[in-house]
Amino acid sequence: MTDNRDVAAAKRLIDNAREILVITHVGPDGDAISSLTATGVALRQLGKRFTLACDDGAPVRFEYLPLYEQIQRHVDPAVAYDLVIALDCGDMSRMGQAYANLPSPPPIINIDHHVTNTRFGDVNIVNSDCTSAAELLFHLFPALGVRLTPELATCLLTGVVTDTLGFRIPGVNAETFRTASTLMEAGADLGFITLNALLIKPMSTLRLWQAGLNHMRLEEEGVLWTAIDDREREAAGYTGSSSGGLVNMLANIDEATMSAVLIEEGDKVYVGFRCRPPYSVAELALNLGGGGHPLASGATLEGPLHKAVSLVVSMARENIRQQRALLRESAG
Ligand SMILES: [Mn+2]
Repeated sequence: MTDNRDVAAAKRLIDNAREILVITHVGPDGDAISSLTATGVALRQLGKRFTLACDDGAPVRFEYLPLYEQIQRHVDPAVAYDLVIALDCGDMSRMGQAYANLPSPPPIINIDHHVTNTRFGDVNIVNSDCTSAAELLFHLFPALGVRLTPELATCLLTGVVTDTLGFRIPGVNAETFRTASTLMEAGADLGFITLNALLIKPMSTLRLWQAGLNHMRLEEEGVLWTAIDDREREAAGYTGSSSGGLVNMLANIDEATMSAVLIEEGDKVYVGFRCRPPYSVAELALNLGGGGHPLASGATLEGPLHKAVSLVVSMARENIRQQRALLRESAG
């Protein structure tokens, strides 16, 4: 699945490191946080010193994960890290300040499953056939000499369940289920994880959806989009930078070819894209300076919101027109 030389190189870097900084992406989702804690559990098992970092901290629904309390929003610049492990990050900017503020950046092991990954690491373990970074780690850990424990299994199954939306996305295959089955045998509780990591949401998320649904629009090309400004987001009591699943809900509407949800946060605007086969939103996100997967992607834009909206909506419509033309061509 991944090049054995890369795995050997990663093992060498980890073996020789004294102080490891593990970073997952800003605006973390379940795969990000569970990959982070899984890597922490693995490094602890290997007897390594490590720090787990994410600029935005970890959503409280993941508090059942081991090492959850150790996830830091700020990295101490006085600590001399000699290795960075980046998890679930499609490009360097996704590591945020946790990496950007390091006084002297050490080598990076880039572990990721995004098709748009820029291979920014000194060692890149990137496989977009994996439906989650957690699934990639599941395959990687044995080669690093890490044993599968109940704690580790709980982390990894959380990543698998959340990134596949409960085994429902098109990339899910028999291998995904073999992985999940092994993790359950090792002690992970699928029902508990599905309920806590995927299904249960705070009321603030529902209020955010309410605001978004209130002014959603369906364009001619099937681009179903909405935008939520700072005031509405704050009124909802919502603190995350993702749409809390709204963008997924919109993509599943029959008349939609693609969904987009824009959320304003200060002078930044976060946009998430989703679609269904045969369409792809990976290229659209790349063109906006972001990245992701064929069916799920996103980008961070400059505000103000109305400017981001007109840019995103016009680019999304044009992108669907192009994809439709190509699909018609290939259909002969
Ligand atoms: Mn992921």
